[in-house]
Amino acid sequence: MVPTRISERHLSQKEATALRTDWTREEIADLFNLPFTELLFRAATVHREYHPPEQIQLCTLLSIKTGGCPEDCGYCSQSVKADSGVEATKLMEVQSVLQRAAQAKDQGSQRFCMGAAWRNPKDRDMPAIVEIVKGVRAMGLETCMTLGMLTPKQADMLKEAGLDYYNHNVDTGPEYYERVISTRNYQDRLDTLQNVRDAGINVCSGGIVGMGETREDRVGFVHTLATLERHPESVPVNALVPVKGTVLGDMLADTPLAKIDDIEFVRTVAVARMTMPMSMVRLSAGRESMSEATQALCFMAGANSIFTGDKLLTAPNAGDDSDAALFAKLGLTALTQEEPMRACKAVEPAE
Ligand code: SAM
Ligand code: DTB
Ligand code: SF4
Repeated sequence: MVPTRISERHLSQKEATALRTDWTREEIADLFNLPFTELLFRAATVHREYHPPEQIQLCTLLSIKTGGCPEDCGYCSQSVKADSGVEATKLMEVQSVLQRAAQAKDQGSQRFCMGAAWRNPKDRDMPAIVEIVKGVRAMGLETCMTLGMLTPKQADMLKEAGLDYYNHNVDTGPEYYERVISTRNYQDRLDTLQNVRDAGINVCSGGIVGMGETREDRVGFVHTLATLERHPESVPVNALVPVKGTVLGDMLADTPLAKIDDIEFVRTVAVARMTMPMSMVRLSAGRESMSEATQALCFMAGANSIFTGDKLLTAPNAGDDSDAALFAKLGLTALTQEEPMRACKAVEPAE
């Protein structure tokens, strides 16, 4: 049964209560500590209350400006500090981006996510970005951009252009953040998220599991997102794609035991689902090296969105053929309706 679209009605008191933003770290740690089957069962139960469990949102990702980024994120192939062999490009021409969006729509994508390897967009970049948003939106695709830090004015310009979502990941828990990135701090990330929220753009924010962080850091990561004033409408959970020439890729090559355990990854997805019941939880980077069984467990745990196609921004992705086979095997279908939490209205008064 497909639940009524949340955007078409007001939240009931029960739903509003379920959307807690006062989670404590202890409570989140307790969820992580549940016996695995119990955690999975509870997460799947929450998932069914808000989302059609057999429907998965398909998103297409395009790097509209690749490489040469001045930030030093230890995981990223696009940082100037990485020796990853990724070549720096200029911002793509508007028409070329629109062509790629049209292809994505033909291939069944519902959402088109565009990434730029910038610390922040320059004001001179904004007119082209605005054109791109308008053009992609006119095709009937949901638009998402990830361009680095935004000022309130830039966020307003993107809203004005019709941008649906802005992706800006907190990446990990606050304590581990400085071990991964030194060119900005956690508060910088939160400030941009606030600017996006204030502009009225839906927030997409998640992070990466498997960067050598501890369980406590993963607790802190989910805690940050689940205690924002309003949950991100969309929460990407990436598994680190280890890229040779990046700090973390090389670390993982030296100490393979540090690779994230599949069950721990699924636990993180399940806890994100339980604490942010109405958000879209996206099983993002890292699917290419994940078994079908692990992906199936992630869907069971409440992941309901993926990136399709054989490339992410620079890294390989699972690819359409293997995804079609997986969907057929698992009886999954592409989500066709509007994202459930796209335009939540105010809470209904209690009866
Ligand atoms: N420059 C912008 C920024 O950092 O916000 C946008 C692009 S950035 C590549 C988007 C996100 O991709 C990062 O925040 C990170 O979570 C994820 N990401 C980047 N490289 C990754 C990798 N090797 N494995 C997993 N996720 C990665
Ligand atoms: C997100 O959380 N994952 C996507 C999207 N947001 C922009 C990016 C994944 C990037 C994986 C590494 C790469 O392709 O370079
Ligand atoms: Fe730049 Fe974004 Fe990569 Fe960090 S994650 S180096 S900000 S492109």
